Amino acid sequence: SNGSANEASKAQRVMVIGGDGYCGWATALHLSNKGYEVAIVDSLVRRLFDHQLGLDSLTPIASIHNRLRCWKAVTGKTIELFIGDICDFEFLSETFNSFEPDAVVHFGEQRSAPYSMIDRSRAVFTQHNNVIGTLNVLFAIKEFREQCHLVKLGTMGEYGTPNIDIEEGYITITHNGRTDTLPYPKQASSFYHLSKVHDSNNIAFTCKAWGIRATDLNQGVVYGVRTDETSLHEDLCNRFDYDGVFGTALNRFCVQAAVGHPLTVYGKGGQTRGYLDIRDTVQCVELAIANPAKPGEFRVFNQFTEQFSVNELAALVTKAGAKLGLNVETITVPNPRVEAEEHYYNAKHTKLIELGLKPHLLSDSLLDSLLNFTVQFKDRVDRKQIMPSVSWRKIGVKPQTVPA
Ligand code: NAD
Ligand code: USQ
Repeated sequence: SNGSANEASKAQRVMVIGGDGYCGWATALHLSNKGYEVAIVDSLVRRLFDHQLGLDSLTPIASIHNRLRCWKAVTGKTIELFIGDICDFEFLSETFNSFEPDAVVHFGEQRSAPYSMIDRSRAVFTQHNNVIGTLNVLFAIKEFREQCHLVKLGTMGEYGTPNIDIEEGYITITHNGRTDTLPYPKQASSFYHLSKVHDSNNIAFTCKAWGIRATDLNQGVVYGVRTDETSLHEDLCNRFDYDGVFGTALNRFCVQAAVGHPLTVYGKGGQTRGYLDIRDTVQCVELAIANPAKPGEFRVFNQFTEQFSVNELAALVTKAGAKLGLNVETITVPNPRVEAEEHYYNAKHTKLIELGLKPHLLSDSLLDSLLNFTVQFKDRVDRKQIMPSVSWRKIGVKPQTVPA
């Protein structure tokens, strides 16, 4: 299989690192459904974090083995599986040489900002796992698959909340009469978000130095759960995090509304971020793969479809809840994070639209169905996991077994 004559007619081979996770699982199935040859690489460390912290997905999720067996039974399609840690370069080399990817989609990181702020060891783990994992992927591409396109999940949080418009990766600046296009300034505000900045720097450098082709997808906060593929069978169901460590804003608010817990707005609630439906995550990744970066090019796309403040999200969920007969209240929680609570925010997001993204915007009907979905599983909710328990200011070296 090393560069045979039928190379051009072969389906593209895509390695999905982190393919057992929330974004990765939906993406792996979507790409498999679209005719790509897919392999999932995952250490299953995310399932271990849940066990260690006593958390669980709102939705019951099948083991990765049963998920893939089910996918094969339902669609006839095979997804290869490599269980291991990409920080282990020997393991990663084996998977590269065995699967020979044309594209690598890299979701395989510790992705929770609160998790990275629990204690020193979680901060160190997050930066080691994420930065070394990505560095290993870059070396594997250079060594074994020079033409392989890296599609890396970054985050909108790399930019922070500057008082000027946010561009897609680069900004043209005139300074003392001279002009240059430079990387957009990065102001991340957790050890997790900072790990993504470090990744972006390493990727940009290796594109320049080695001619790696890469796309950094600076994704906003993802919401939703069902995609065309994960809806096909209950064993294909995606995870849905609602707890104070891994749960993200809109998904959490839906679960809170479903169980009659007040919506947890941190501080003033003016925190504004980019958001997107998980059905758009899979679409964006497919578009990035189908339109690869050129050798040596470090492309940056801002991957979100709409901006909302936390207060706006709370108002939308309150309104949608009322339609379902839920009495939704909101409380102000002292902000466990250090972040701007009232700020300017205007981020560009046109490059994926130009490639053909057709966004699923947050309509009333979508919010209704997401709320209905969470109501269906409300008996599985552990209310003790809802309030935030990790403080940006109190983090220290003392190991925390359960977030204090
Ligand atoms: P997730 O925790 O659900 O999935 C991540 C997966 O990666 C897990 O299955 C985990 O076991 C695996 N993994 C972690 N470290 C690994 C390693 N060293 N080797 C092999 N596998 C490893 O997270 P998610 O929500 O699906 O996020 C996926 C990616 O998308 C992350 O990089 C995250 O930063 C990015 N992202 C997520 C969101 C969001 O709202 N969920 C928003 C923006 C960006
Ligand atoms: N927030 C609340 N109440 C809550 C939860 C969150 O007010 O109950 C606020 C937070 O303080 C923050 C905002 O909502 O200002 C977003 O928080 P979040 O937990 O939804 O998202 P975040 O920590 O930024 O992280 C998530 C993913 C991460 C991804 C990031 C994209 O976990 O992997 O990188 O979204 S972005 O926000 O664009 O950086």
